[in-house]
Amino acid sequence: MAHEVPPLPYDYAALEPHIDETTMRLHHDKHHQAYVNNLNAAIEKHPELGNRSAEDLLRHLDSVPEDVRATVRNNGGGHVNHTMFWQIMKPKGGGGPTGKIADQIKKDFGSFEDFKKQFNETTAKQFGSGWGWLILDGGKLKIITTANQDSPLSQGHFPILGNDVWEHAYYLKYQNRRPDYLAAWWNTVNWDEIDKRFELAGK
Ligand code: MN3
Repeated sequence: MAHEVPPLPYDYAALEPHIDETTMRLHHDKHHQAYVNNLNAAIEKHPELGNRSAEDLLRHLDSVPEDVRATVRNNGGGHVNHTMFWQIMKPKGGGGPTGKIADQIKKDFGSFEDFKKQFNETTAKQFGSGWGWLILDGGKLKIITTANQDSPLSQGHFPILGNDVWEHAYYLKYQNRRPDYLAAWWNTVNWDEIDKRFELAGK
């Protein structure tokens, strides 16, 4: 069974004005689709990989044949990262965190505002393309970045939330102003979904 791009769980324009419709169309229909196509092409060369989830491949990159390992890392990462990304946003999102994640953010960062500031500063500094992530490490929340489409799964961490800072995620609306995009993005986040992912991260 070939990997597929999941349909966007809301309308392309639903995250306006924070993320514009054209960006969403290109990002979901073209960029995400390209990662999936490339991942499927790599798996065609090694059909034994076809019954493994993309997450499993990323968790065990060493078990992926060397001739397609970089392709799986980049495009499997692109597929899994974007699948998460669409889910952790929603129309009329934002506000403050809810559920158990709210308590943990307070415990580990002092306040939601402090957390947001630290996340935005760390992620703004990611050089070139990549992602900013919130992970759970040794029972504590931690902010990290990865380059390109590298997934925290490959480092043994489950991503609780992540923001895409490839230019394709923001350039049409924000041009070179990555910090403005990072600040606006919080108005789209789906805290119910993020709280569910926080529970999964603890398992
Ligand atoms: Mn992207």
